[in-house]
Amino acid sequence: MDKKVMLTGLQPTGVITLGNYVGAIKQMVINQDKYNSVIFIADMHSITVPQDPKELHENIRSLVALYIACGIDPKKNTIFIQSENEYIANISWLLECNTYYGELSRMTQFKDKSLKHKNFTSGLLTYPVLMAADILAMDTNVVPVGIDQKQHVELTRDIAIRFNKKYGETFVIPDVMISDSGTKIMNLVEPTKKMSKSSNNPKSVIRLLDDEKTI
Ligand code: ATP
Ligand code: LTN
Repeated sequence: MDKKVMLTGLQPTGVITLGNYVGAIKQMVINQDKYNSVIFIADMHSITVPQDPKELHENIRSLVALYIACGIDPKKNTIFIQSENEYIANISWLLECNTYYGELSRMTQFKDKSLKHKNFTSGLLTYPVLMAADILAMDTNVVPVGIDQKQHVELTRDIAIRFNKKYGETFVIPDVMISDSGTKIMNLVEPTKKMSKSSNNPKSVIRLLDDEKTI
C-alpha cells in the first residue's frame, strides 16, 4: 500500500528557532520513514507582511540548508519552494471562492497580526486559504505544526469537506499532528507570547545557529 502523505512548511523569515524545531521540524524528522514526506519553503506566506527582497531570497536558501542540517533527508523528502509550484496559487483561488469572510476574520493569527500592522494587506486575511491550498494540493493526510497553526489546519478541513460536498470527492481530509513535547515554546522576554523567528529582539528567542554563549 502507498504511504500516507505528511506535509509541512515554514516561512523563510529568519533562522529557525527552538519553537520551529520542536513544533514542526522534529516531527518531520521522526516520521520521515513512515510517510511520504513533503517539506517546503512558504515564501508566498511570508510576503503577507513586508519583506526585504534580497534578505528573503537569502533566507529561502538558508532555510533549505537548515532543513537538511536538522535531519530532513533529501532522499526521503520532497523539498520545494512554494512559489515555484504554480498550481498552489490557482487552487488557492478556487478555495477562496468557497471560504467565508467570517471564517477568515475569526482566525486568531489574523486578529493578532492585523493589530500589529497599521496598514495590513488582504493577503494577511486570506493567508489560511493559501495554506489550505498547500495542504490539499498534495493529498496530505497529516500536517505536523505547532499549536498556533492548529486553527488553520481545522479551517482547511472545513473548506475541504465543504468543497467535497458541493462538487464531489476531490480532496483528502487532513489531520493535524501536534507534538506532545512542545506545542508552543514561549517568548523568553514576553512569556505570554510564542517564540517567533521574525522577532527583532534577540533575547526573546533561541535560534538553532546561536552559539552556546548566546543561548
Ligand atoms: P514568524 O515569526 O515569521 O511568524 P514563526 O517563528 O512563527 O515565524 P513559522 O514559519 O510561522 O514560524 O512556523 C513554522 C512552524 O513552526 C509552524 O508549524 C509553527 O506552528 C511552528 N512554530 C512556530 N513557533 C512555534 C513555537 N513558539 N512553538 C512551537 N511551534 C512553533
Ligand atoms: N502558515 C504556516 C506555514 C505554512 C504551513 C503550510 C504549515 C504554510 N503552508 C502548510 C503546514 C502546512 C506558518 O505560518 N507557520
